Amino acid sequence: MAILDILTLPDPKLKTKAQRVTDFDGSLAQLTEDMLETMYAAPGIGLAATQVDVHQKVVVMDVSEDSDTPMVFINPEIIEATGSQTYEEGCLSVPGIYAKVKRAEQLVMKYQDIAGEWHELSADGLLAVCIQHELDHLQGIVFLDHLSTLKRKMAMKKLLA
Ligand code: QAP
Ligand code: CO
Repeated sequence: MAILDILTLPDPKLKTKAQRVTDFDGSLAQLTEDMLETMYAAPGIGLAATQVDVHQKVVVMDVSEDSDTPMVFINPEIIEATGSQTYEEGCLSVPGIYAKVKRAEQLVMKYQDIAGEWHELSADGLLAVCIQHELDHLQGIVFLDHLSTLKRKMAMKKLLA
């Protein structure tokens, strides 16, 4: 187990698009364990591999109240999204900055587990927000990219102050 370094804005590496995972081996299991340890230590509720400078489609999260429900999603894809909700988001890569973001309310996601088996998951509420936030990272998108230019500039100014 190891705690990994988390990239923070304005690091341009956060804009990297992740590649599909093709090897379901021990190093993938090791990466997900290290990402979970890093997320819990922060503490945070979600972490994408992009944030630890690994550009593969891997995300971990735990939105449970007692932080006892780790989830690992490999090659995740949202296949259905409906409704809308607004949630005040933060990000381990944008420390100290919080802003409201509008996203889908319900979604269905397909993903592989660390053995390569495919699954489908229906989500709503905070879990749906977290999934959309983390899948954005895999495309090089951070939550500030969803804000107006003015709000994004104000957030960047505060971050760099
Ligand atoms: C993404 O965010 C998320 O600024 C995960 O100083 C956020 O774990 C999903 C954190 C909201 C759904 C709703 C942020 C920790 C953690 C900070 C996080 C900070 C310390 C953020
Ligand atoms: Co984030």
